[in-house]
Amino acid sequence: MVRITLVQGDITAEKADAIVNAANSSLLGGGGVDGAIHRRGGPEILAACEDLRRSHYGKGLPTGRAVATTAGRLAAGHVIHTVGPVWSREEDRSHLLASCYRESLRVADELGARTVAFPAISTGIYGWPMDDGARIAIETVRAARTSVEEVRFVLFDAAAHAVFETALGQA
Ligand code: AR6
Repeated sequence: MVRITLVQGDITAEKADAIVNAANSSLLGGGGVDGAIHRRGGPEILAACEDLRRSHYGKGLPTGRAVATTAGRLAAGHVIHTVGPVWSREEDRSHLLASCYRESLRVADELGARTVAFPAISTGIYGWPMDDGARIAIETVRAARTSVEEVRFVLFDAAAHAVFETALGQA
């Protein structure tokens, strides 16, 4: 079973084999974690994303999917970009959020990564409630069949960290 750890901080500083980016389907950057990763990682990451757009994802990376690039100047080995769903009150998109975690771990396996750091996907600009996002994240990682040994959730603030702690205890 995967070991799950929680830390509070900035995911761009993580020394994991791979860190996961809460991207959008354009793969060309944005705000939140995405903006921070591109800023700190430098232009090599964007260049790799542009290559992926040209070679495979002309219409964009679909929601729930994941793809890896170089980590540029970051301490991590790779960046895995995944596209979370936008929160909707009308439609249950939980399966897409779960898919982000599952697909990211599948890509991590392909890379041979043993440690993977995740942000709380979709819980910022995409508006997903933190408690539900934490529950889905932890349940999905616990159920995943993967060679990854440690999944580290890197939570930006104390409130998010506390919500994940509760979810980890209850899941
Ligand atoms: N390290 C760790 N967590 C962070 C960091 C950081 N440096 N910065 C923000 N968070 P978000 P989303 C937290 O908005 O909701 C972008 O424009 C944040 O507090 O980054 O999936 C993309 O291009 C929140 O809990 O991602 C997309 O268009 C969590 O990370 C869109 O935002 C996710 O917040 C994706 O929205």
